[in-house]
Amino acid sequence: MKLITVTLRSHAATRYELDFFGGLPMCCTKTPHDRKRRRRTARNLLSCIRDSQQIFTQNGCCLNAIAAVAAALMFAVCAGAAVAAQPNILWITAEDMSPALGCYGDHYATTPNIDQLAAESVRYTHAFATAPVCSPVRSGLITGCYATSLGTHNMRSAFPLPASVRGFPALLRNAGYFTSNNVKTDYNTSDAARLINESWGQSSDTAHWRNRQDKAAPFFSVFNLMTSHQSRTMVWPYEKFQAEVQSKISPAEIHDPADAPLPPYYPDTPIIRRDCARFYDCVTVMDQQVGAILQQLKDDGLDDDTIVFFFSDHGSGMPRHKRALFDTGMHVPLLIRFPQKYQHLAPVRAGATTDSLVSFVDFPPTVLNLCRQSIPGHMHGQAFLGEDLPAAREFAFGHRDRVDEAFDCARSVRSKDFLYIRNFMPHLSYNQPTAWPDQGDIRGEIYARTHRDTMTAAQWQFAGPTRPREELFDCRTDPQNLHNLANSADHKSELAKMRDVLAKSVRRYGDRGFIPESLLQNRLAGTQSKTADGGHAASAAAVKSAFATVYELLKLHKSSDAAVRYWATIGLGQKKMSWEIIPAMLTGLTDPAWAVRIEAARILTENENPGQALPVLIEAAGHTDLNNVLHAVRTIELLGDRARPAISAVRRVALRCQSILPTATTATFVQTAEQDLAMFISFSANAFLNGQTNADQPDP
Ligand SMILES: [Ca+2]
Repeated sequence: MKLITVTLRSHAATRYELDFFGGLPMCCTKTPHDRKRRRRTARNLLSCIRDSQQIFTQNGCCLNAIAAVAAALMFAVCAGAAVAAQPNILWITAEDMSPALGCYGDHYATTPNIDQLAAESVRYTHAFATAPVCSPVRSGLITGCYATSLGTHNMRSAFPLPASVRGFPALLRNAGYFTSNNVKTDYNTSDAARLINESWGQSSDTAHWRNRQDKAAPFFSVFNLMTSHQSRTMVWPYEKFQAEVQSKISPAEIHDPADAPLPPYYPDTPIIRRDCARFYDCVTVMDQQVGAILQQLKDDGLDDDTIVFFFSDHGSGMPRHKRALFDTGMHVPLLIRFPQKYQHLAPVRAGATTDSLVSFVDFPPTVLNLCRQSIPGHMHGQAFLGEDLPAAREFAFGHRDRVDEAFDCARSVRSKDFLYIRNFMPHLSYNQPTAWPDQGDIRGEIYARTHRDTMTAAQWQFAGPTRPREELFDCRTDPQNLHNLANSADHKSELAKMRDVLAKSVRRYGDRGFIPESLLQNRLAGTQSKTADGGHAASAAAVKSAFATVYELLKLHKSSDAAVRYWATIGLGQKKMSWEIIPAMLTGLTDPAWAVRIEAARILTENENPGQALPVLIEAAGHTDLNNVLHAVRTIELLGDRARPAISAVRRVALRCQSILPTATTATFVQTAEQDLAMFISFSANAFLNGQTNADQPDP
C-alpha cells in the first residue's frame, strides 16, 4: 500500500519521487541501475534535503523530517558505502610563485620535497590564476565565482556579496567534513566574516586536520605558506630576509646570484641578481614547509585517504610577474597527488603531466565533485576531476584592476597556445609606481635604468610609460610573452577569435570591473542578485572605446549612464586632442559623476589645459567619499609637476588619512575598507609630495 509520495526537486530541476510504505522508502522513480549514477542520485537527494524549500508532498505539505530520513535511507540503499569512500582533501598553497620548481624544469631551484611530490602526482602544465594578485584570487577560490562578477576585483575593497554566494567549504561541512584553514583569508569583501564562519570549522594559525574531534571524519584542510610572498622575496629589508628566511637553509643551499637565471626584461645588475637569488632562497624554505606538512600526513597514516593539491596563488612577487596578466603573473604550478584508492580519478598516471587547461575558478567545483557533493549553479567554474565531468575548458580568463593605489583595467584570455590581453587603460605603464612594492631594491634598480635609449625591447615593454591596447602572444614559441602579435598579418584570425571570446566572457559573467568604484558602491547598495547587473553598458562602452571614432565616443559621452560616460572620456583621451574633444572634456568637469570629472581633468591637464581642470582635482581630493579621493590623489601623483598647485590640498589629504589610519600600518594587514582606502591615499599623497621640491612651503 502506497502511503505517500515525496517529491524532491534538485538544483537542476530534476524531480525525484520516493514512494513510502510503513515509513520506509520503497522505490525512487529516478533510481538508475548504473552504480555511478545511483551514487549521483543519492548525492542529489541529500543535496535536496539541505534546502527545506525544495521538499514537497503530493498535496504541497512540507515533510522535511520524513524526507530527510527517506533520503538518507535511500542513500544507504542505493549507494552502499559511498559516505565511507569520501576522500580527505589537502590544499597546500604557496604565495606569489611562478613554477620556479625543479619539477617544472627550473634547474636553479632547490625544491626536493615538491619535486618528490611531483613524482607522486599529476603535474599540470596549463593551470592559471584568475588574477595576478592575492585578494581577488582568494575571493574566487572561496566562492567558485569570478571576482569581477562579485565586485571583489579591486585589491583591496569591501563590497558585499550576493547572499546566495557562499564559501564552498560550507557545503563540505554540511556533508560531514571537518574543514580547517591555516590561515590566510583575504576574501576582499565586507562579507568576509560570513564566509569564514560558514566555511571553516577552524581558521587560525593553528588550524589543522589533527584538531578534528571525530578522527574518522573526512577533512578539507588548507595550509597557506607565506614564505615565498613578495614581502619576503622583495619588500622586506635584506637584513630582515636574511634573519627570518635565509637563516633557515644551509650555506650550501643559499643561491649564488652569479648563477641566477635573469629574465630578459630585467637589467643585469648586482642588486637585481641578488634579489632573484633571494626569491629562490625563499622558495627553498617554502619547500621545507611543504615537506613537513606531507610528513605529518604520512605520520598520521592518512596518505592513503587524502588527495593532495599543491599550487601557488599567482605568479612570482617579482617585477612584471605579480600584478601583470602575462604568463609570468598568471601561470601557476599545480600538482595533485591521488592515493592508490583514488587513482581511478586521476587524469594520467602519477609522475606524468597533463596539459588540460584549468583555472582557479574550477577548484571549488572540482573539490565538491571529488567529495561527491552537488555543485551550486551560480558557480562559474567547472569540475575537472571526479565523475561526470563536462567538456574540458578551452579558455582561462584573467583580470587586472586597481591594486592598492594603482588603478588599472585589463582582461586576458588564455587558450592552450595563445594569450590575449586587452589593456583598457593603455595610457598607464605596466610598471606603475606603487608605494608598497617600491620598497624593494629591485624596483629601484629598474626605475633608475628606465631610459628608452638604453633599455632593450624586452625591458622597455615592462618599464615604458604606456602599453599597447591589445597584445597577443604565441606562448608555444614565446613563453615569456615578449613578442606582441596583435599587428601580425598572420594572426588576424586568432586575434579576432580572442577578441570575440573576451567580449562574450565579459558579458556572460557580468563583469563589474568597468564601473568606477564610487559608482559601483552605490549600485551594489541596491538589490543583490546572483548575477551581476548594471555593468553591461559600461563594459560595452569600454570594449568599444579603443576602436570607436571620435564621433561615436562623443555620442557615448552623452549617455545617461555615468559609467559609459567614464569610458567615453577615457576613449577620447586616447585620441589626438581636437576642437571637438576639448569642449566634451570641459563639459566633463561638471559631470554629475566624480569619476568622469577626474578623468576629464586628467586629460585636459595632460594636454596643457590645466586652468579649469586642476581645481576639479583639488576639490575631488577633499571629497567625502574616499573612493573619489583616491582616484583624484592618484591622478595628481601621476601628473606630478603639472599638478603642483594641488600641493596644499594633498597635504590636507595626508593629514586626514593619518587620522583614519592606525599606527604601523602595513599593506599586508587586513583592515576596514575606510582604513585600506586611507592607506592607499597616503601612499599616493606622500609619493606626490616627496616628488615636489619645497612641498612643505606655501603654494606657488
Ligand atoms: Ca599572493
